[in-house]
Amino acid sequence: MSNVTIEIPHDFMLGAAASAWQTEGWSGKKAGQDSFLDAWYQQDRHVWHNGYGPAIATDFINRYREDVALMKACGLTHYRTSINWSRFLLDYETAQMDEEYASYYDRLIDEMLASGIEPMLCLEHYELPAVLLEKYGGWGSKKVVDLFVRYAEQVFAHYGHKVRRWFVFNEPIVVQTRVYLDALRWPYQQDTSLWMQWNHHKNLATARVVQLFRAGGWPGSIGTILNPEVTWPRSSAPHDVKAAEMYDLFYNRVFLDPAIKGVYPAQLFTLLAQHQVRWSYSDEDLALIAAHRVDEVGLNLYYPHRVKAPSRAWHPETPFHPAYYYEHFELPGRRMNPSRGWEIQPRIVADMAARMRDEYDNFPWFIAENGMGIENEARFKNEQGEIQDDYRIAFIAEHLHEALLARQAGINCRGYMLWAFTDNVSPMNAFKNRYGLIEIDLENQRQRRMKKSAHWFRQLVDSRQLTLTLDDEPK
Ligand code: BGP
Repeated sequence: MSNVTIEIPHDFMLGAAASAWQTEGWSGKKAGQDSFLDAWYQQDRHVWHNGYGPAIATDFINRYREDVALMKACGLTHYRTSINWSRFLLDYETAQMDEEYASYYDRLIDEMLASGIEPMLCLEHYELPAVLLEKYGGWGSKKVVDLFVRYAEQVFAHYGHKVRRWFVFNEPIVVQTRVYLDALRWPYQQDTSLWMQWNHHKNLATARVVQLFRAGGWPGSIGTILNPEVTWPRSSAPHDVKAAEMYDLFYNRVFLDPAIKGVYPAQLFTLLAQHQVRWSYSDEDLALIAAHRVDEVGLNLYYPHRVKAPSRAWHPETPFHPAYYYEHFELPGRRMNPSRGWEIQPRIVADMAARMRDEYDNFPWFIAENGMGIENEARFKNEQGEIQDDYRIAFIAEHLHEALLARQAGINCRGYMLWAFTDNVSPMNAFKNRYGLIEIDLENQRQRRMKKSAHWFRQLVDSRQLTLTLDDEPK
């Protein structure tokens, strides 16, 4: 074991993230303001762990002052959340704003600014209005792209003078992958063409919102938050390497390339056509994507994804799915977070950093989410009732260390944001896996309590130094 200390540059962000729907709760929500998540929870509550979901969440909408004080106590310099599209408007067609909800955001932003915490706002973290899914098929329709741009216009007009860091989407690939590719989530459909159509319309929406932001001359920057999975082949054999490249193409480059380079990878068009995946796009769409690239990307990095070449033949009657090209691979002995079922391997940060330098021209990026969800954390309470989450401290330290090393090596990594500030609700897993620096005690009116990691994070920010113990090879 050896101790290492590394300096944290002054312009390197140290913050945490959450989203509107995972924290705010339905208090004050009006009829007709359901999001896709709300509708799913109403339809199929039994798939949500212990029945918890977005209905109360952490009740942030009523307790944000207390929570901003806790952000300050943890030393956060930045906090990212989303604006809930489904609640920000009363009418999605005319973009009539809900004054009551909008004024809550004004108060929240003012409170954060007064506390020295920079707000980072995302326009969509799965909060597609349910009625737009019903009426138009959600992001499958270009009409929804237009309505989203109208919503963005209202948001910028309202907060553009006081928020400097904007993001269009959080993980734009996730909803359609779970709903239309894998049919694991309501409304459970399997339609690869529709999946690609959602991907394309979200890429188009990103470009159009970037265009709108720049045309409005708003100060600050506009980015997007993606979740590229660092994908490792089982072996260096060409068939395994190809499996990893294919996974990367269909799930990572499909968003990374349009956002940063302004183009889809040529191979994606070829393969989608070859497999009869039908999606509509125009030359005008592609020109918009090329002309309006984001200023920065936030990358959500949690685990490595390992794949191998498929070992079975594709059934001729099964419609195309990217899994045609790969199978998942589990490395025996890998280090795991058993609560979440995700492998832990901090080297993903170094790999992604090198990739951003080499394949994306050292484009500005930051870790927008990284964290560790643990079940039944109450078992780690000390006598004073404080959760001793040393595993989380170690997890953060190891990943942050990789990010700082990348930064020292000249890679344009601008910060580290933890998922999450407090424990909060996840899709389906609800409050099962706890991610927060702050505990939300469901047994006691959602009382907030700092965990050991919250004090550690504070000291990290105050000292601008990370000290960690690294495992050496056994002698
Ligand atoms: C990311 C999402 C977050 C959050 C996080 C934790 O993919 O952006 O919203 O939920 O994952 O994962 P999970 O909630 O599935 O445990």
